[in-house]
Amino acid sequence: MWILGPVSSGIRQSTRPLRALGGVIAAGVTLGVGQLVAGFFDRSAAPLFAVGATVIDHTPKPVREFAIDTFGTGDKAALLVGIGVIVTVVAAVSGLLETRRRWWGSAVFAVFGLLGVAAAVSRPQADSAWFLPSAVGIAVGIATLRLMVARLDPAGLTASAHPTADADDALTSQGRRSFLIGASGVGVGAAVAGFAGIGVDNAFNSADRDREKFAVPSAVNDEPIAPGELTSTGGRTPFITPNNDFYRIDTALRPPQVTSGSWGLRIHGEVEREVKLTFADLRRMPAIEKMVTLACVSNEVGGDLIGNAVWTGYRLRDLLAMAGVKPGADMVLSASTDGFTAGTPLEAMTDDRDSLLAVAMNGKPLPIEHGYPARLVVPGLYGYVSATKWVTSLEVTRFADATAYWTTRGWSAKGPIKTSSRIDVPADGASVQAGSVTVAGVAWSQPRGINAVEIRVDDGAWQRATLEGPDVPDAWRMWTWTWSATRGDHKLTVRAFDGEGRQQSAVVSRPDPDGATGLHTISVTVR
Ligand SMILES: Nc1nc2c(c(=O)[nH]1)N[C@H]1C(S)=C(S)[C@@H](COP(=O)(O)O)O[C@H]1N2
Ligand SMILES: [Mo]
Repeated sequence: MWILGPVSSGIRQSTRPLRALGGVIAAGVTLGVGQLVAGFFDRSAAPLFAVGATVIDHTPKPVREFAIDTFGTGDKAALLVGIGVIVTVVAAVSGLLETRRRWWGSAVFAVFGLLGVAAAVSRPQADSAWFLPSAVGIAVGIATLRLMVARLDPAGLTASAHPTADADDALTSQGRRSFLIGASGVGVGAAVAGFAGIGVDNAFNSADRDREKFAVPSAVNDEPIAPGELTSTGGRTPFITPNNDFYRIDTALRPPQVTSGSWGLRIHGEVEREVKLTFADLRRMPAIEKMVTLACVSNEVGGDLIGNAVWTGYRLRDLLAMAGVKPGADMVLSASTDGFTAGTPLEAMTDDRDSLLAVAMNGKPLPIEHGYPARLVVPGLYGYVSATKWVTSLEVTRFADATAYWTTRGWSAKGPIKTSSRIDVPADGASVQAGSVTVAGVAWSQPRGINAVEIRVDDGAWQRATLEGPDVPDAWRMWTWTWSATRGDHKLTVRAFDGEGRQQSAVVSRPDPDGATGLHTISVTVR
């Protein structure tokens, strides 16, 4: 105990932990100040976000699949935490390397600062100011590191011929205490700067307020759904997925903030005349409403990267007709403000499936993370080849000439949704009472619809389930089956037949490169 008392004030201890801490605090200052500067134009320009976004764009396919499997929609938080851990380690080492004479830690900071600058200025949406947050952050960070080192490297020692040899046992416990107090103050300041930056960004660069004022166009609905058909009971998946529960998959660390006033859609490429549409133009056109089930190519068998919504929007066929598609084109390369692209067969946007430029989801303006103010919705194709959010460009081109975001990363150029089915009730691993048990789930095969669903108990015969709810070919179909459950451990397996009577593939394959196949099987214990 005496070591904490005044008696200990003369005892000298290693300053290594303090040096490491100084490095970490200086890195915190870099990120905090960077965030604050970025707040004045775009959060995505901040070092942490710019590097994170760059990592996302260069993540190898297996790692992405692992991240989505493991963290689901939390994959982005996991990435930021991972970057934070790496920065902490590098910063601690930098703190240990830096002395008054040797600027090695500063050099490491400078190198990482350049990486931040490079990442920021090469973001697709970057303008020339995007170098600033990392540059200013690193300058202030290095200054902080120097100050910290000066505090730990008292003049008496540095004046000697071999400053570094003695630097390690330089501080009295009083010196330690005052260093820790100072460092904590700087650390808190860095955190405040960081959060202030996010606050400023939210205040100035958010599309939230614009979205609150956005008027959903009234639309003609070809397939009205009776309100009673939309409710769910007993843990079953509701036919319509509420916006808040809808899966979210995209490469955006922070969803682009696009206001309806600044939004524009350019239709160009192999067209007779380039067209530029604003929201004022759209509002003069008739809107339609359509129910479409979106699915992600990364969805595993039995997975939940799928959702069904009523979309309000404008027929892409009409928009493309305004530009006049030239013969020979077979692809529309759509792009969002943040550089994501999808390559969609031209036919899927011009045939009678009524693909949409959607501006509303379940009667509400698109949630920002689902593409506000406008996104594409193409029935029958996985999202990665069709469902561009924050869309601002449609380039009419050819598959032979253009390559979309995920295609350059090893996924198939074309991604029609595969017929699939899922058991939702009972849950996998559940325990139920013997007797009559309701088995229920969903099956989908957009845009052909579902003809039949069958269930099998263990290795028994396939049994027909009852199809329920609305029959909309572009949406999933709900089904139920009543099981006379007998005691013991059982397996339940489901399979679906599409609108043309074709059976769902039972071959087990991974999502990569064009969608998973295989039958969903669950285990149930009957008591
Ligand atoms: N701008 C942009 N749009 C995008 C993506 C993206 O990364 N960026 N991801 C696509 C993918 S892979 C899917 S599955 C769907 C998911 O749409 P949701 O998040 O609204 O469910 O969006 C598509 N549109
Ligand atoms: Mo996806």
